[in-house]
Amino acid sequence: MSSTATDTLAKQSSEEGEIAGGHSAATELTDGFHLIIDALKLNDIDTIYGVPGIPITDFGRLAQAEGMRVISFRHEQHAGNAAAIAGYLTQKPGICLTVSAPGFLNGLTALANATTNCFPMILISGSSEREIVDLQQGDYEEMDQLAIAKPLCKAAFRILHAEDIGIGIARAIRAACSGRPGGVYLDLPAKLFGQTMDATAGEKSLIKVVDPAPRQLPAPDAVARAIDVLKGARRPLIILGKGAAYARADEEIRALVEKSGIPYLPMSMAKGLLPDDHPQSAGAARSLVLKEADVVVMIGARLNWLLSHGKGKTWGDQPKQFIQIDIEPKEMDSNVEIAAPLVGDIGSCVSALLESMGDGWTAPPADWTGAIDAKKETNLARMAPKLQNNNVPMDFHGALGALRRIIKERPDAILVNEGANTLDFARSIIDMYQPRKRLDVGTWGVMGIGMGFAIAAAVETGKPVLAVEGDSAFGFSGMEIETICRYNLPVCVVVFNNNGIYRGTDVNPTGGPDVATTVFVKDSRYDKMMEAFGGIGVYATTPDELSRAVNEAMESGRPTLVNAVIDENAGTESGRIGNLNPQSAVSKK
Ligand code: ADP
Ligand code: TZD
Ligand code: MG
Repeated sequence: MSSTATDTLAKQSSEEGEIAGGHSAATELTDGFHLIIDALKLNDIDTIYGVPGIPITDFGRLAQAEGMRVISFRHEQHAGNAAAIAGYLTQKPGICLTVSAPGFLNGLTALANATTNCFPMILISGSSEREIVDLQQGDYEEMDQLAIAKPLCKAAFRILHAEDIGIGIARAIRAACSGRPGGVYLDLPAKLFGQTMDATAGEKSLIKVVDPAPRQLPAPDAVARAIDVLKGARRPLIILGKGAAYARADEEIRALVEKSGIPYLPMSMAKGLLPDDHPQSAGAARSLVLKEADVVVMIGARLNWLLSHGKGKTWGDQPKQFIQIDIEPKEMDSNVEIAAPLVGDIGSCVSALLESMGDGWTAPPADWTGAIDAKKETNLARMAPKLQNNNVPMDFHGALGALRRIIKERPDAILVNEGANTLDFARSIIDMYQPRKRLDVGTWGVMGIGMGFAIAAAVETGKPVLAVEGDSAFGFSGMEIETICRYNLPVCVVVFNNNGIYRGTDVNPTGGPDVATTVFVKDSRYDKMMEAFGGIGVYATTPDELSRAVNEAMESGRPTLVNAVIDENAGTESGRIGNLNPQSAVSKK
């Protein structure tokens, strides 16, 4: 039997007992610190992302001493983002550990973002003493954290007594992973950590969660209804979302796509679930398929803003019927009518569809698949020469053409991506070939996920990570390159440096001394930041220099930052979502 944290403490306590008075019957004790560690380990949670401080410094130390991997960050938001994406990559809740009030609040953005994106994570925060907080007597870092966390996560719990730690951790794990995954807050007041209890009783109080994310089988009549709708389709389309990637039903999904012959469209983080060069991928004919499809099968994707809420110009005038597979029943009809809701886990739902399709399934009409193929061909042919260009300064196509070739050669590398133009162009240009290799700004389009995601991707998978970052986006988490160097992680950051947000060319309309709101210091040397921490910094002005630097980094696994100089004129406002910008109707002359 492996030695637990509690065993160690028990040994210590009996040795102390012997030294003190020679009582062989010294009570074996455990405490809050050790019970939390034991409870996490019992549930196969072996990594914590956090920032130390009162009251959790010793907790981090002890967790490390007990063999957990404890990755210390420079800011809690990035530790939280790391935990969230660790959850997405492993289906186990990622753990973020923060200090009270300000540290907790710093972690909260990541917790809310995890919940929005359906990633399982647990934000564990130390907190001040209840008696003082509740009477608002001004404790160190006083804040009613539980109340603040509640509306921003799936569930929030507080543990007051050592004997409840087992239950508390079990509830947090179940809440994070079951049904639609999400963020959970666990509040641990300072006093809990030092509370002692009998070691044997402590061990017994811990729970190994059985089946934390139970399968949920779809009802047979719901499956039959979905098949009926699908049989009536003349221009069917499958849309795969990151829920499908998370579900790890890779084989079933591939079988459904290939057996049905239906073209599919991957949402951003579902790219690679089937390889982007799969003949049925409609990625390069997106506008056409959304407009023209008559039956759309949604698999782990929501009809939110990213899909224009299922209506309007994007979807055209053709009447459509939706079949939607999701574990969350309330998702159905959230934006448009769902003709055939299929509630259950994706693996079970897709298997049920496959079974009901039987052997003689008829492929979609050739005029539909033919039109898509023709559109793809035209679009890809138009794109190809742009990706080969050697313009200096580089434009997005030239630089991303180089990175596209690298990912093609290293399909197991993980791509992290944020920015506006840097995000939108990279998403459409860089093909992915394996599931769960593309990690990006997700449902909120949030900036700041970059370094946290990159760190967790490297820690959890051991694979090389390529983080393609707008210069603005990078700034949100840039200090974490010290963390990357400290843990010597195989992360190559490429900063697309176009001197600002969207472009580097805006000017202050007043002509005053302040620069425009969207521009940065021209020609900043982000590569030198990396050198400051012992990593490799490269200044790249051509696609060849960029390729060489990234290839070397991926080969060596050494922390690297490539400052890729991009034409400051090349981008457009808000990348591809400029239409969402409200504009003043009262323009001053
Ligand atoms: P995307 O942004 O890629 O379109 P979304 O985050 O909008 O994807 O949607 C993911 C959906 O997947 C959510 O509605 C979530 O409830 C669902 N989901 C997550 N895991 C599972 C699962 N195992 N089975 C079924 N649905 C799932
Ligand atoms: N703050 C947060 C947390 N998220 C956001 N999405 C924004 C602000 C607004 N924003 C975007 O939506 S993209 C972006 C910001 C600030 C940065 C775009 O600049 P970039 O990319 O340098 O990262 P490009 O390539 O220059 O367009
Ligand atoms: Mg920029």
